[in-house]
Amino acid sequence: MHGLSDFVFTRMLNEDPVLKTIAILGTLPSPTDNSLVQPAILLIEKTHFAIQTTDSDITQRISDLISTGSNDIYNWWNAILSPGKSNDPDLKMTVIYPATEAHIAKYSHQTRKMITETAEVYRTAVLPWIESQPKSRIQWVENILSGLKEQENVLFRDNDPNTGFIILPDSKWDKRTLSSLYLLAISQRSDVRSLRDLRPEHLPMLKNIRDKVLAMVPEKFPGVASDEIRMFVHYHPSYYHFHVHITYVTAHVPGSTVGQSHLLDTIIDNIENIDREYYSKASLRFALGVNHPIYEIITKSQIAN
Ligand code: M7G
Repeated sequence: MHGLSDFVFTRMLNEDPVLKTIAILGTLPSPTDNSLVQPAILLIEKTHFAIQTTDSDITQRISDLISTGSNDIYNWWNAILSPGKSNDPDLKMTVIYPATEAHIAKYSHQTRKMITETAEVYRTAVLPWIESQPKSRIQWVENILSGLKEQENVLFRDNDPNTGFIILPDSKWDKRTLSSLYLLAISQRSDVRSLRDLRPEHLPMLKNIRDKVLAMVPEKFPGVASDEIRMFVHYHPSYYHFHVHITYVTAHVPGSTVGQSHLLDTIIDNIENIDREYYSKASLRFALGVNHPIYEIITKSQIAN
């Protein structure tokens, strides 16, 4: 992977003052052919403060204090953080290279609208689009399942071809702050693209994920109890290979919107107790960026009918 010295800024895609993140579009030369310059997305996030100890005390790194005011017993300053230890970084960065148009759309600021996907629209218009997506979009998932990448991070592995899955930290997590714990359970089977494909035959897999996560997480992360774990599935996901998001109960989930997250327990209950075909029949309502291809697919189908 490149350093960032060759990164050439193109434009800002998005920023979030609450999450302290920015997304920048730029270019980087290919590592094998310097004359080939391709789009790159740089995501930068200011990290959470490390747990303070006498050994790692942030006040020792604060310099260049500038007073911005005071009132009675209240005093405000701006300041600079001087370099700290490398195990206490100030920034977490992601580089996506080469970035596709789909990545650029995903990380760009865009208007979101509520939209309903009926079962009929899913079957006739959305599913063909999902099936047309290049396999390369989930190459990173294949790399994890085949043992090629991120193996040092794997926390749990169940190799059963029908009910098995792998648990590892989600790339969003800083891998240290328990209150923002964010893990992923990725299913071994690759025939479940999303929530829409779930049927009673998948209940053993869903329950296996639920039960093993509830047992494993408190064991690996003392301080997180089983009733402080939230498990949910995104619809639509960005990646159509079944996976479950696992977070600390109050962790902020960047990028996800109300309607996009479906609790694993509710999914199990819907299939088991409400209707075996629940997810092939349901109308699902969610917010979607207006630049997302599915937004256009659904709105066009609604006009056609
Ligand atoms: P999603 O519901 O398909 O899409 O979740 P979302 O990004 O819209 O939520 C995919 C999850 O996989 C997200 O939480 C990503 O942060 C995470 N993720 C994405 N990639 C490319 C990687 C990766 O390469 N490694 C790991 N560990 N997690 C990833």
